Amino acid sequence: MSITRHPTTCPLDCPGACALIASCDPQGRLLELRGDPQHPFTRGVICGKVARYAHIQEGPRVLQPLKRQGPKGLGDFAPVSWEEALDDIAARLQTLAATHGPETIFPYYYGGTMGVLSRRLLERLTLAAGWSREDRTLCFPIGAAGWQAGTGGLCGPDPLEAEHSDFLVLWGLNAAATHINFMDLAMRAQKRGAQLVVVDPYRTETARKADWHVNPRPGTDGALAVAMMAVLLEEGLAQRQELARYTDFDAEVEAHVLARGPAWAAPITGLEAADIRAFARAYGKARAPFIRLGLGMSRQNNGAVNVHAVSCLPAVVGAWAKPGGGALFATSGWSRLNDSALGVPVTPAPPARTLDMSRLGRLLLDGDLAPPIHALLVFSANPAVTAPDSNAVWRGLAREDLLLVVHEQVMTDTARMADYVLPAATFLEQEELYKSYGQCTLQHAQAVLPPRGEARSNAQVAQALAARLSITDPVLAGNASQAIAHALEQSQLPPPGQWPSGRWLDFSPDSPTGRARHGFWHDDGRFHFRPRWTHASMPALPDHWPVNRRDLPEAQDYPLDFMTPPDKRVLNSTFAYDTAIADRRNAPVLWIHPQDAMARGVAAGDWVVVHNDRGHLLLQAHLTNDVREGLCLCESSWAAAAFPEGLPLNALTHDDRVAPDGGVAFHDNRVQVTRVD
Ligand SMILES: Nc1nc2c(c(=O)[nH]1)N[C@H]1C(S)=C(S)[C@@H](COP(=O)(O)OP(=O)(O)OC[C@H]3O[C@@H](n4cnc5c(=O)[nH]c(N)nc54)[C@H](O)[C@@H]3O)O[C@H]1N2
Ligand SMILES: Nc1nc2c(c(=O)[nH]1)N[C@H]1C(S)=C(S)[C@@H](COP(=O)(O)OP(=O)(O)OC[C@H]3O[C@@H](n4cnc5c(=O)[nH]c(N)nc54)[C@H](O)[C@@H]3O)O[C@H]1N2
Ligand code: SF4
Ligand SMILES: [Mo]
Repeated sequence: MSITRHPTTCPLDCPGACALIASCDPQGRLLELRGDPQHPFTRGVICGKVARYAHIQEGPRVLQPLKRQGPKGLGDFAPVSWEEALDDIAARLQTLAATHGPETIFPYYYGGTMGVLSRRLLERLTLAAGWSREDRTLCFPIGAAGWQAGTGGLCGPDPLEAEHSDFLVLWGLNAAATHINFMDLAMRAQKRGAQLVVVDPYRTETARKADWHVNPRPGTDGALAVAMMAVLLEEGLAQRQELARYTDFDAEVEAHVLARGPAWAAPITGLEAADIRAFARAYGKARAPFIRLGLGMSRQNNGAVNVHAVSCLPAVVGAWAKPGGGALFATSGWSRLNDSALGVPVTPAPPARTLDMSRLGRLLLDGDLAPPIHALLVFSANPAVTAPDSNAVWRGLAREDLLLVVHEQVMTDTARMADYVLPAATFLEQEELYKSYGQCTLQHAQAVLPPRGEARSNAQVAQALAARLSITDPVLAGNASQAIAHALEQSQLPPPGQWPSGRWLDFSPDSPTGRARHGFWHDDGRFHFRPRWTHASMPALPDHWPVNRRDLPEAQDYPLDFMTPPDKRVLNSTFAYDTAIADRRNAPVLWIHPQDAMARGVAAGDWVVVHNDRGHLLLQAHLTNDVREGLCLCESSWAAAAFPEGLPLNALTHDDRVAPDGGVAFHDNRVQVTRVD
């Protein structure tokens, strides 16, 4: 009996977008996934989570449509046919649209799959039906705004460039947990003699592997970066010719920066002035310094300003001029797939409002919203766990007058609250196209396995709903291969059969282009030290912008900073419901510094209440020097059942709309911690 091997692509929301090889047994079951050694960025390396994907593929899944029987949230469902479920859902949507207008229907879809069709065909249906559109702010916009303010595009060197750096800085990126391919690359560079520096408020697994861990207080990277610039300018480590030729740097910027040296930044960042100076010197003297910025540092109320300030450093030292040097936030700008066109229907309905997905709880509870949300259609997302302000989200999802439809692979906390749960196909069960925001290939994957049970893809559900709502659109009516052909044709890209490798198209820039030697991506071709923020109150020059939770008067009752960074074993809440993985994880714990614990009479293992104006959670205290004094954290994202009170970690995060374009400050919270007896 032979095992078969099939190429595919990891669909998860991760910068890797790894090329995979799936091994299946003769009965058509997934045995194992491995990294494809041929792919230029994957190079055979994948994370432990996806290596164990058989737990999801072959494990307990939603395999047929389910209709709620008892009260909301109890998980009491009865199986129904797809026909019955879709007919009823479509009829109720039509009634709601006729009564309140189509904007009363809100499709909410996000990180479960990065598949182009899985996202864009939902967008196409939404536009054609005139439903409320989704402002997709949950993850990316804060960092993207900060990076683009300086560089002008979501562009930068091919990540492989960093392997040739002699001074590699991972800034607000826990690559060992969240980007294993880049971690592998960093370890290779380190083996060849490069210094590996990690800038992160706590000692992550990545920080443990670094030569140097710089641990500023969260939300103070702007101060750190500006003080480093001051040192570089003072000590003759700035590349003046480079600044003149490639940037808008001038005497005003210089005077502003020089007034903010290490002595100014030390009390803001909690770092020693001498350490800031030493870091700046080492960075300035390196042959080819490279900064890989993560999203973690952007998840602060002042995150965009901080990302911009950090992006100024390579411009000051001329790192972009040196092979192996520069900086990278995302590679998305190199993609030549025009997938946004796939989201536009042949005949759109009149324009509809756009709702900020990051404020779901608030929106669901808003009595003044006109019209209120009467139907929420959730695809590829688990907002009960991953959206901020869980108390509001849960109250909103529990509304008796809300039609909640959840298309899911597993019974998540969001699905348990649904009126209908529809079984979703996995990536192994459908043909798709995948872009990447952390490497430069476009990949095409065929279905590897038939769908389990009655599972259907997002595209198939969009198609079935469109048909019932009398929306005639040739792309929605076609199959996945036809939609892919259409998207490639509209982008003037060849069909997959003509791709040189057969499975991916490589859009990597050559080294000089990636390093902006033909200019940065603003119209004037320059790097901008003066961001043109669309938000009036943002600082005009790189700076520390004191708008974090700790800066608010109402936060003074909550003396500790609190972050919720990702746990290595899950991907957001994907894998959090896999009991095999959950059993291997310890219960969620509160990382707290021994001094902060002692001040509260808390010993290791004690139960504590972590609370603020959003909510409270019971957690066991983990006393550790891996967090600095004044900072505590809990790694995410756990299913609600992992917490004694049955509410997830986001009970403690707020949904402030972060400047300039929205986004969630998941790591910018204040809490108090109290021992419970
Ligand atoms: N295992 C695993 N992998 C994942 C994910 C996951 O949940 N689990 N999620 C995926 C997704 S959707 C994304 S967007 C990426 C996110 O992955 P990353 O880009 O790594 O972002 P985060 O993990 O949010 O945060 C990275 C680090 O930033 C630190 N940080 C927080 N605030 C600050 C700050 O103000 N300054 C600095 N310098 N650092 C700060 C945190 O402590 C954390 O260690 O990872 C993807 N990969
Ligand atoms: N506290 C805290 N909260 C966070 C973060 C944090 O760092 N801290 N990180 C945030 C970030 S960066 C992100 S990107 C968001 C992500 O938040 P979400 O978008 O909610 O992502 P997941 O939690 O991974 O949930 C995705 C769900 O989609 C399902 N799914 C997978 N594939 C498909 C498919 O093809 N079709 C359908 N219909 N379903 C599918 C999976 O089973 C899974 O339950 O979370 C955010 N939430
Ligand atoms: S590293 Fe990221 S892209 Fe690669 S297999 Fe793991 S989750 Fe998927
Ligand atoms: Mo994300």
